[in-house]
Amino acid sequence: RLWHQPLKHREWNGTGSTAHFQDIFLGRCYIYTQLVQPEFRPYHMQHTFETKLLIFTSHVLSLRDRDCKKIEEAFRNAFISKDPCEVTEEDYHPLMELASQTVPCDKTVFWSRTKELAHQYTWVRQEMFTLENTLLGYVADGLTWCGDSGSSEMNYQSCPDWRKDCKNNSVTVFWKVLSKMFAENACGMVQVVLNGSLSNAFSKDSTFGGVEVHNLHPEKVHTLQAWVMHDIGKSPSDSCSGSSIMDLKSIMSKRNIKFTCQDNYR
Ligand code: N1C
Repeated sequence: RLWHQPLKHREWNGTGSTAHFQDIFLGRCYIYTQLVQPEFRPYHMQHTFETKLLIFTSHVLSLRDRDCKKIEEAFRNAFISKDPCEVTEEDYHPLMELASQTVPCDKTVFWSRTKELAHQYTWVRQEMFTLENTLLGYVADGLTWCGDSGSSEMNYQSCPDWRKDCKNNSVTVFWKVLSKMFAENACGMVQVVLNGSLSNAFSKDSTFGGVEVHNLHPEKVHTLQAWVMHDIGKSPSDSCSGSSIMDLKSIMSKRNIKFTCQDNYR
């Protein structure tokens, strides 16, 4: 190709990879692994945007030893030079092995369509973990990435759209694999924050309903505690007694996991 011609990537219907993806990924990884530890955290940094989310992860073991460059490389290798609609779960396995983390029993918080609220909750309850409070969830949160079968660069012009192009793309497959692992590793009592301002607080099509619920291990997880929260000032559309929560309850009873539900706790 002529030097002045931009590399032609395949065109998709979704937004392209996040600009400066690699820098953001590495920067977040270093923040997570280096600044989380209290002794490495200068006081003035305690409440900045990035570190705020992280302070409570400080008791997670051996994060300082993690090699961010290796993690970034394993992440890239999962999808680079591949058709972004042909990325498989196996492609992310080397990354999962390299960066796996365990959350202490009773501290896992799932969420579905309540991301902000769930994160506010784990911020206040500093010992609790959503997936975004683990290393891989943290580094990838809010980012878009895809490669191209004809090139070793990321495609910054466009990436597959979930609806219009393909359901299994480099981003959705990543969250699926990571969410699955997060659920498999959970133990004790686990919690989920659900959105009571939607007509179905529980949806089988969500990552929570389609992936996490089915990957909890009944030998390890004794109870699922659901919190159904609705927006202040709006009348609730769904609650613990609604049919979607009944569905969740019956899935849990078939899976031998105790289920409890609380509407609008404080
Ligand atoms: O489909 P959802 O919610 O039920 O997924 C949320 C559920 C949580 O319990 C998390 O553990 O699944 C996990 N998870 C993430 O942590 C996450 N962070 C960012 C799943 N998806 C995540 N994302 C992106 O948000 C991702 O692109 C995915 O498609 C959405 C899902 O959000 P949702 O529909 O509110």
